[in-house]
Amino acid sequence: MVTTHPGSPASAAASGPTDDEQVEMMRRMIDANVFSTRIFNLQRQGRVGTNAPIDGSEAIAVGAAAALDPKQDWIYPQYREQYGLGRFGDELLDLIVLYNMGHPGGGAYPEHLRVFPYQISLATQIPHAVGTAWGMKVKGDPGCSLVFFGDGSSSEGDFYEAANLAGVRKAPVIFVLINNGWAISTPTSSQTGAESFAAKAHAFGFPGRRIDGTDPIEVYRTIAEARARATGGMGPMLVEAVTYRLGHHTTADDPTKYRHADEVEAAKSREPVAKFAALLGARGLWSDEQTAAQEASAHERFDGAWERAQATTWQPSDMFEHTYATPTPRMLRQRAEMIAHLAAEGEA
Ligand SMILES: Cc1ncc(C[n+]2csc(CCOP(=O)(O)OP(=O)(O)O)c2C)c(N)n1
Ligand SMILES: [Mg+2]
Repeated sequence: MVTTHPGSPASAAASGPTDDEQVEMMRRMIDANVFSTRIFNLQRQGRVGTNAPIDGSEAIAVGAAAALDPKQDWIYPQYREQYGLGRFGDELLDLIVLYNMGHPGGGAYPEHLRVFPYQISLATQIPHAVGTAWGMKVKGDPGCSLVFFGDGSSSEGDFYEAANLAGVRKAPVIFVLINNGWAISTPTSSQTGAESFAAKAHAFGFPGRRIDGTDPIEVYRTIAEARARATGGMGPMLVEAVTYRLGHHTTADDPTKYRHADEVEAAKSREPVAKFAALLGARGLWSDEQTAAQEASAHERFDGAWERAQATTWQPSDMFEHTYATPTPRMLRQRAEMIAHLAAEGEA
C-alpha cells in the first residue's frame, strides 16, 4: 500500500542506483551483518555491553546511506542502523566498538563524520535531526538530515513534536520509520490504530510513503526522491520502511517468549542480505565466492577495530569532557565526585 500527499512530485531519481552502486550496497549489507553479529557474540563472551542486532534492517540502513551525500548530509541512527552506515566513513566501525565497550565517545569522534552516535533513549534523536535540518536551511547550507527510528519510537511525543515543527518550517529532513513488526514484545498491531505509519505524515503536511524495507533498490530510490524534495526546498518526507526484526530485540531479550517460531521462519524468505545476493547473482553481478570474500574482509576489518579498541584507554569520568566546550560548575563538581567515588571503590 502506498500513501501519497497531494502535490507529491513524481519520482525524481527512479534511474538509480547504478550497477556499481548496487554492488557496493551488497558489500555494505554483508559488512553490516558481520559487524552486528561480531558485537552480539562479544556480549555473549562478557566483553561488551547490551546491544541490538541489525538483522532484517540491512537494506534500509545501506540503501538510505547510498542515496545520501556523505559530505553534505547528516544521519541520526536509532541503535541498529549504525552497522550499515560505513559509506559515511570507515572510522564508524572503531566508534561502534568503543561505544559497546563503554567508551564515552566524545574526543574519539572525527569531525568529518556526519553520523551521530546511535541513540538508546527512544525518539530523542528525532528533534535533533529536525533542528539540524532547520539550521541548515536557515544558514543556506546544502544537504539534508535523515533520521532512523522504529515503529515503537513513533509513539513518543518527541516524534510528533519534531515532525510538526519540520512540516511548519519545511525543514530538509527525511524521517525513516523502520516498521520491523515489533517494539521489543509489542507487535505493531498494538502500536497504532492508524491505517499505516506512513499515513501519519498527512497530519504534518508532508508526504508519507510505505515501502518494502527488504529491497535496497526501493529504499535507495525513495530516499533519493526524498532528498531531492528536501534539498529543493519542498520540506520533509516520512518513509515507512517495512521489514521484520529477524533477531533478538537486544542481547537482553528472549523473543521465543512472545512470538511464534512460524512467524520468524516465514520472514526468513525475505531476509534482505540473501535476497539481494540472489537478485544480483541472477543478473551476473554477484557470486557466492564474492559473498565469502566480503565476509572474510569484514571479519578482518572488525578484528582490526577490536585490536585498536583494546589499545585505547579511558576513564568513565571522560564522559564529562565533551559535553560542553566549557564545563559548567555543576558538571565539574559531578566529575570530581565520580573520580573520588571510583578511587574509593578501587581501594575497597
Ligand atoms: C524513552 C524510552 N522508553 C522506553 C525505552 C525502552 N525500549 C528500548 S527499545 C524499545 C522498543 C523500541 O521499538 P522500535 O522503536 O520499534 O525499535 P526496534 O527495537 O524495533 O528497532 C523500548 C520500549 C527506551 N529505550 N527509551
Ligand atoms: Mg520496531
